[in-house]
Amino acid sequence: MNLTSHLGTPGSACNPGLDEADNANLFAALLAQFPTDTQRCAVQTDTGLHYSWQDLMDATAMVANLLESLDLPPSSRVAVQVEKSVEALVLYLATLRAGLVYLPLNTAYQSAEMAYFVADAQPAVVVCTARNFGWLSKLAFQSGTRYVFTLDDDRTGSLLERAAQCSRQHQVAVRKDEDLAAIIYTSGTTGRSKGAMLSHGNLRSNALVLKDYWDWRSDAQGGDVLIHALPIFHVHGLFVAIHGALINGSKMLWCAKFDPKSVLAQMAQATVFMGVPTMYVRLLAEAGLNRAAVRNLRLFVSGSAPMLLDTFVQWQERTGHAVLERYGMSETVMLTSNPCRLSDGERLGGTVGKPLPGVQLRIAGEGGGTLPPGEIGGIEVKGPNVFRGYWNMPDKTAQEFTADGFFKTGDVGTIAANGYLTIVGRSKDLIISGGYNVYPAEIEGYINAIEGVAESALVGVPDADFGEVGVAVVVPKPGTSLDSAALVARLKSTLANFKVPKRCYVVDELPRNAMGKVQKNVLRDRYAAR
Ligand code: MLC
Ligand code: AMP
Repeated sequence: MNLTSHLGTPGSACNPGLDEADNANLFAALLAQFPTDTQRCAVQTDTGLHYSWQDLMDATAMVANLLESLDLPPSSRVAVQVEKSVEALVLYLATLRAGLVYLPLNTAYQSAEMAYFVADAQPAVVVCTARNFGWLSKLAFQSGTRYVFTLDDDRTGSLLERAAQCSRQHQVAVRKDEDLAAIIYTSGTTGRSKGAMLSHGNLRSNALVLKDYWDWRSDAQGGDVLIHALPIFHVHGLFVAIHGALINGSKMLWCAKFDPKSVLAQMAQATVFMGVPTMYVRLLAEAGLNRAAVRNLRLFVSGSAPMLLDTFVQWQERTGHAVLERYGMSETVMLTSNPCRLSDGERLGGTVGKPLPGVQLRIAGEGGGTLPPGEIGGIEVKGPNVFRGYWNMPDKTAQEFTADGFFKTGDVGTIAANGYLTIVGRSKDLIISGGYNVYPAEIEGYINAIEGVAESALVGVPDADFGEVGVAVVVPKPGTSLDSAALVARLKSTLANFKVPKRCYVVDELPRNAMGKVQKNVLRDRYAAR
């Protein structure tokens, strides 16, 4: 059974030609590139399901009609915490189509984390798994949410049941460039997550730039096929990968989870793969990864975390491909990229390439002012892709922009004479573990709230699999003894799994400098080798 057989019987399709030419709605731009033969496969799942372009058009129309029937105020948020499935993809597209604001949430978030997001974003609609409906609907209704639907990865739930009653005729909602399309929560240095507001114009402009820069191939050129193995609640999987395929009318091979063996098996049918460095490390551990296995691939993209030069070199030796590393963030979508076409230059490992067309990027010195090539400073950016600010945080937003409108990324880098950017560190206290961001201030807040804890520090140490992992260093209150394993177990019961420190050390005191500030660099060095 596929999605449309669940939703109803075939009927007349929505007509892409009906959309107003000047509609800036991102969905209209995606729809305009769907192939003319709408019966072809658009998404093929690793469980053997096939969804045609017509299925995507019909299903998004039905879910959009359901959302519109709720008669929600403009810019209402649709908060979604569901497992990856094609129906979850449909829900994202339908939210755009209906002109509402999509708010994806990591499936690893637990109740305390979800309570914060729901209270902060005040979504009108929450969509969750049936398993979480009890506690999540309770806290959503308490925060003023009007509707809570369920959606599970076996194509069941109240969302699809209700959408099945809706028409497949739907006119794409007209939106302007600056209208909000999505809010992506990104953790804050103070421990409070911030919702990055992205507009239709931000997302569409970035998708169009990448379509050209990464040389997406149309059918006449052999037609690209993307392996989609990333989660769909962050920029990489939700925007870069999905928009990339859809705005080129390209088929996706849809993996519910990243499994190196299954990805390797899909490679025979694919031309493009996108992943975080951990995925490349895990694929390299597969004996079957060789030139023959990747013979049809034309492009491997990596990002969300730094790829070690060693991984880049090993990949090239095993497959003959230079991975294209690019750099971006939730607030800006993609900023820089190594070249795809040889005519644009060489792919250089250890760098994140050059600013994408339309992106202005500079390296700022401590006291402001742009630094010359070769010098290290803060990365600042401007362009049509840069977000519209943090949800409900005008002061924080103002702090993160310079007087001349550049966004301060919090990343530290240097531009070489050839124009390539290398990221050398971060001025923000952030750990990136397997492509997920972990903000020490947030985790320290949870640790410090545990009885018997006087203070703590979370630092990132190198890890062969995740690139970097969090290690907690905890000081007990006088006269108290703490058990490392019990602390980790306690955090596991509260926090998303990727935020839980991989190790915990109980110590008498934290190293401090003359100003009394904890010396995290000393802790990093001390615990890196253990
Ligand atoms: C899982 N775990 C992690 C982790 N992922 N711990 C730290 N960091 C991570 N990234 C935990 C699990 O809960 C488990 O803990 C243990 O580590 C081993 O898990 P696993 O089974 O090996 O993990 P797996 O489920 O296979 O996930 C690994 C992964 C996943 C690499 C597939 O982390 C992933 O999908 N990462 C991609 C993140 C991403 O899309 N980032 C894009 C952000 S957008 P336990 O205790 O239960 O055993 C962005 C902008 C941009 O940054 O530029 O793109
Ligand atoms: P997020 O807030 O989850 O979108 O994460 C964005 C952050 O990921 C950026 O600010 C960078 O610190 C980091 N990042 C993304 N791509 C790369 C890359 N290719 N190399 C190094 N860091 C990266």
